[in-house]
Order: sequence, then structure tokens, then C-alpha cells
Amino acid sequence: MAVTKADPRKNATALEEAPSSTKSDKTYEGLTRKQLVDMYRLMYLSRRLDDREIVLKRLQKIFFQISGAGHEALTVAAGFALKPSYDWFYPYYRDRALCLALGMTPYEMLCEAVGSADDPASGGRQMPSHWGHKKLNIVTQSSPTGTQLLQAVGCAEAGRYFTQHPDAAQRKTGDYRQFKDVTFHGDEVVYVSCGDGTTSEGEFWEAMNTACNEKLPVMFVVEDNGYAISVPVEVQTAGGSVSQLLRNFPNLLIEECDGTDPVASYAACKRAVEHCRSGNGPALVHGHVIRPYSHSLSDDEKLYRPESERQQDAKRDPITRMQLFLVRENILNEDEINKLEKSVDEEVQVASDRAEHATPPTADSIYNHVYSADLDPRTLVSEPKFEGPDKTMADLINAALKDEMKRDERIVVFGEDVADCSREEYLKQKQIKGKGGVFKLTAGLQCDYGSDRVFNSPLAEANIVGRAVGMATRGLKPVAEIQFFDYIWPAYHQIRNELSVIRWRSNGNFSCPAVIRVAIGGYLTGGAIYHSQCGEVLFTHNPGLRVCFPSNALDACGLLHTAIRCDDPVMFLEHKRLYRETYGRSPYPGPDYMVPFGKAKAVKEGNDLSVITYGAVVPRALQAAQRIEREQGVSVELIDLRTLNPYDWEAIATSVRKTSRVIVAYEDTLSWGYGAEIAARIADELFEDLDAPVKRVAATDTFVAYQPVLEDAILPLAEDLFKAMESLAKF
Ligand SMILES: Cc1ncc(C[n+]2csc(CCOP(=O)(O)OP(=O)(O)O)c2C)c(N)n1
Ligand SMILES: [Mg+2]
Repeated sequence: MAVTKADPRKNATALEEAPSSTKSDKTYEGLTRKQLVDMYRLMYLSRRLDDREIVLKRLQKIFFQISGAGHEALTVAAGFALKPSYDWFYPYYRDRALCLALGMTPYEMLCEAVGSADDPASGGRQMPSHWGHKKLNIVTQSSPTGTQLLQAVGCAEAGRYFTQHPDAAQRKTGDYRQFKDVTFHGDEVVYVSCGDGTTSEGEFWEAMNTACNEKLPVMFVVEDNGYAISVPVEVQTAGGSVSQLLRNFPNLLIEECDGTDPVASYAACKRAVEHCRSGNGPALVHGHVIRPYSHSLSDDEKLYRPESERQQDAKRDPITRMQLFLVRENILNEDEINKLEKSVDEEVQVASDRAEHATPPTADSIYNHVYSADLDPRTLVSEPKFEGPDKTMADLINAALKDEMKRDERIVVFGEDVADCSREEYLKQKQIKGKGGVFKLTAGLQCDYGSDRVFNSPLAEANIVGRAVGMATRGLKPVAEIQFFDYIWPAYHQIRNELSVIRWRSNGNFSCPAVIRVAIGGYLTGGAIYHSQCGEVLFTHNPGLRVCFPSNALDACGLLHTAIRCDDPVMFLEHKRLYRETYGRSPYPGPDYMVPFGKAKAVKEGNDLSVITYGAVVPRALQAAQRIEREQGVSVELIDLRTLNPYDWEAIATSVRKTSRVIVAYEDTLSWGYGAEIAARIADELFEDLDAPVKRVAATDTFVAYQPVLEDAILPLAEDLFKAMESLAKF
């Protein structure tokens, strides 16, 4: 059996057996004859692993198969052009040969296929070929095509940032930095690949746009096999060639090559890597490859591709082409090729036998790595040290951002309009005051901390969150802003499928504890549909994501300090109506004031009924509670949850046990809103403590309208809360 060495690109076994002709000095685009043998070995190994998986799938020993067949020459070439465990990698599912070239072993790959606990990518949580390997800087990959592209951009930005701020990389105790080691070299390249179909995703263009604009060292590899499942490339791409379309992107080196030819692919990749590594900007390698094994084992391409077309492809099979090339160049003869292949076949067999007996994960491990096991944000707490006059929520969020940026050099703040002024010369010449956010929440941050820490993004929400995910994975602390909750949806894909799940799907090998600040909510008088939405439940619905929704200035400040120090990703929902409200102002509580997550606050104590709420409903419920106490002597206990995940079940249960009557109030639509879950749990677990049905007060099941008469009819008002309290007290 062949032994896989630390660097598989220099595999001794094949070389020892190679003929004297490999000792010739002739090189091919810089590749020695020995390297070409190694390349062939990896390509053949990759193909045989696919073949082995197909057998295992037919035997029902694995549950899914998708192959890298036809892509081996291009991806091995990329592996040879880049530095393993030095550069960073965001590969897609066809990149088996790349991962082998970087040092993944056949056993590790087959552990993915059987779903073993030893699978280094996910411990049996993801499908095979969803690559991930912490030691090799292969970042956990998911199934959605294209999400990796923006993350690769963020990863490259983080590398550049740490090079310019080396002190920021230091380990610090007491917050997420204790658990997030940072490595950087100053000239590392970030590899990211995708198929031709995936270039149709907006995220591809958003990633290209930012990589080119910022001159980032990202090597984009488009593995163009002419199809996305059954859809041919001319349907995907105007004119049929993505590299043609990209010709005018500045700073972008474009290399188009025959991706079934390893030497041509290596030449293209080498030039691309050189361009990126020397700081000239990103590169695109557009490689034309084939897809001999249908899309996956669940697809039969004979249904949409005629035999003639398939035979044309078969003539370009990179494995056969490479064999012929080695023989033609007198690098290996047929016997030697047979010997090499036999040794690979044996290696695959041994790895496969071992993987078939690899330990599966235990069923009770399912809750591991949903959240950080190292730092529980429920334990982050410290007392306020008040100073100065009362401040608004907007003031104290701004202060908290400044506090944290001072304390932690890993923080970068970005989003739409968050900078004081992108054209910083205007600031320097004192021609203008600066903007700092449409709500002015980030005002002064750029002036205080510089344009590389506080900057505007393009008007593209997926771009903001996708980059934040990449940055946070690499060790930065992005505190990104989504200007209006109503426009978060292009970013929801990154939030739901990436931000919240990276820790779990990588079995704890990767994490991305970014903070996403979002201006949310209605009661604006004229906000209408697209400036008034709530919908926090769509975020609490995602395991792995922490969600805050403060109702007053002091909590917003304390919770934001905690959110930024937290080791989990946090959605920080800021109610626009509360930003400058008189209600809930507070003196500045000091730079270290932290409100722990999952700790509700009793805004008002009472004995007759409980109201469980949060956000902008808190002041409305308080108004109603004071009125009913004054007018009818009903004593209401008002609980402000403050954080929605985790939430304080103990506080809810204690209050309901005391009063036996409860209203759950929230600004979102009544049906399916966040409070629906709370109400269900109360009914389930506290049934015997109740003297009345669990009531909900919430918005109507409509959108929020512009005309104030309509808005008042739609959103829950103090009057609605008063009426609900009155009827519940009488029940
Ligand atoms: C966002 C998203 N949409 C749809 C799918 C289902 N899907 C999986 S692979 C694929 C085709 C991808 O084609 P291409 O990018 O050309 O890569 P190839 O498989 O041809 O290498 C589709 C539609 C998906 N995984 N993700
Ligand atoms: Mg394709």
C-alpha cells in the first residue's frame, strides 16, 4: 500500500518506482517530471475514491455521492500552485483532488462518506464532499451553491487587516478572543471555487465586485463543466462565457484554460496565484472541464444529454489524457502506470475497509456545538458605574460601539452609510461633519478609529453578512449593520445557512461570532410596509444564533457590550422608535457594563397578572399597566425579556406561578410571531398554575400600513394592552 506523506504532492512511493526518465531536467510550465507523476497519482486517487464511493452507495453503506470526476486536473493543479495550511481554501463539492493535494487522506474522505465521528469536516453531520479541515485551512463548506464566495472575500479582508494590525491577533482572555487563535502571513491567498451554474448567483457578482474594488488576494476558480445539473451554460450565462463578461472588472487577472489539461491548468493557476500573492488584486481561473459521472448519483444525464455529446466529453477525460501525456513524454511507461494505479487501488481499498468500521457519532452528541461550549453569554455580567446625564438609546449604542472598539482592535464596523464619510479627505480638511449611519448610531466611529475599521459597504445585504461570516471565521469581530430590518432578506441566506450553522456543521472546528446590528420595528407614523417590519422569530428560529431585542438605553448598552464579547453570532435588534424616545433614557453605565443574555427584567412587579414582552411593546404595556392599576386596582407584573435567544424561562415561570394570569405581547403578527412559542410553552408546562387562558396581544396578520389610522389598527397599542388586561383580570 502506498503511504500518504505529510505533503501528498511529493509522494515518494511513485517516485521511487519511477523510471530514470523522471530524472531528466525538463520541466513543464515549471513542473518537474516527478511532480507530474505525483499529480497523476493524486488525480487517479481522486477518481478511484469517487468510484469506491459509488460502490459503497450501491451497497447502501453510504447515503449520498457526488463526484469530482472530470475536474481532477484543474483542482490538483490549483493544489500544486497554492500552499497548504498557509493559504485559505473555500472549495466546493467537486474539489476532491484539490483536498487530496492539500493533504486530506483517503480515510478522512471516506469517513465523510460513511458519516463517521472521525470525519474531520463535520463528524457525520454533513453530506460527503462538503469539505472542511481545520489544520489544512479548508473552511467548512455547505450545500447552498455560492455562499462561499463572499466568505472568501471576508477571509481575505481579515488576512489583510491582521497584517496591518498585528497586535489585534493577540490572544486575550475574558471574551471570545480567548478561544479564537489567529494566524496570518501577510501574503496568503484565499482560494474559492464554484461551478459555471453558480456564477449566476448574485453573490458571485457581489464577491467579484468587492474583491476587485478592494484589490483582495482572492483566487476565484470557476470549474466550467458546461452544466448545472441539466441546465446548460448558455442558459446560465449571457453569451455562454463568464470570463468574457468579467473582462472589464478592474484589478482582475483572468486566466482561461483547458481544465482537463494539468499542465495548462497549472500554468493558469500559477499565474493567478502570483498575481494575488503580490498584491495586485484577485484572479479568475476559468477552467473548462467535463462531468463524466452525471451531476450526482441521483441524476441520470442520459435524460438530457445525447450520446454524441457525452462521447465528445469522454475524449477529454483528464485521467486518460494525463496517462497518454506521461507515456508520450516518456515519464512513465505503461507498466509503471499500471503499478502506480495498482498501489492507489490498494490504498483506496485499505482506507475503505477501515472507514466502513469507523466509529459513528453518538446520538446524544446532537446538541454539541450548537453554541460555544467555551463561553456562555449568560455568564457575562458586570455592574454599571453611572456617569453624566441621561442619554438616549442611540447615544448609548454609539457609546458601547466606541467602548468596544477601544478595548478590542479586532472589531470592524461596516454596512450601508455607517462611515462618517467614505471620501476621508473631506473629513481631514474639515469640510464636512460626517454622517455615521442613517440613524447616526455609528457617528464618529470612523473619525475615532480610522477608515480601515469603519467603512461603508456596497448596497448589498448578502455582501455585508457574507463578508462578516468570512471575517469572523478568520478571527475578526465584525459588527456589521443592516440599515433596515425590512431589507435583510438578501442576507437571510447567509444568516440561516451559514452564520448560525457553521459551528454545528463543522463539529466545532469553525465558528463565526459576528454581530449583526439591525434597525427594526414600527410605530413610526408613516413607516409603512418597508420601514416597519418585525419578524424576530425568523432569527430565533435558527439554532446557533443569539438574538437581543432591548427596550431601553441602559439594556441596549449593556447587551451590546455582551454581544460583542460573545463567542456566538448575535443578531442585535434595535427598535428604531426607541432610539430617541424619552422613555428608558439612562446615564452612561461605563465601558464594562454587561447585561447577561437570558436574564429578563421585571420592569414592574405585580400580583394579579403577568405581561411577558420586549422591545417597543414594553413602554406601551407599562402605560397600560399603570392605568389599570390606577383605575381598577389591578396589579400587573411586567417582564421585559431583553434577549429572545436565550430567553429567561425561569423569570416567566416564576411570574406566572405568582399571578396565574398571563398575556404574551409582541409587535410581530399574532400568528406565528415570537410570542406564540412562549404562549405554547406556558400552556404546556404551567397549565396547573393558570386560572385563565394564555392571552396574546400582537399585530394583526397583515403588513404595517402608511396611513396612521391604519398603522394604529395594525400594531398593538397601549389601549389594546389595557383591554386585554381588563378582560383577563375579570376572567
Ligand atoms: C443555492 C442553491 N440552489 C440550488 C441548489 C441545488 N443544486 C446543487 S448543485 C446544483 C448545480 C450546480 O451547478 P454548477 O455550479 O455548474 O456546478 P457543477 O455541479 O456543475 O459542478 C444545483 C442547482 C443548491 N445546492 N444551492
Ligand atoms: Mg457546472
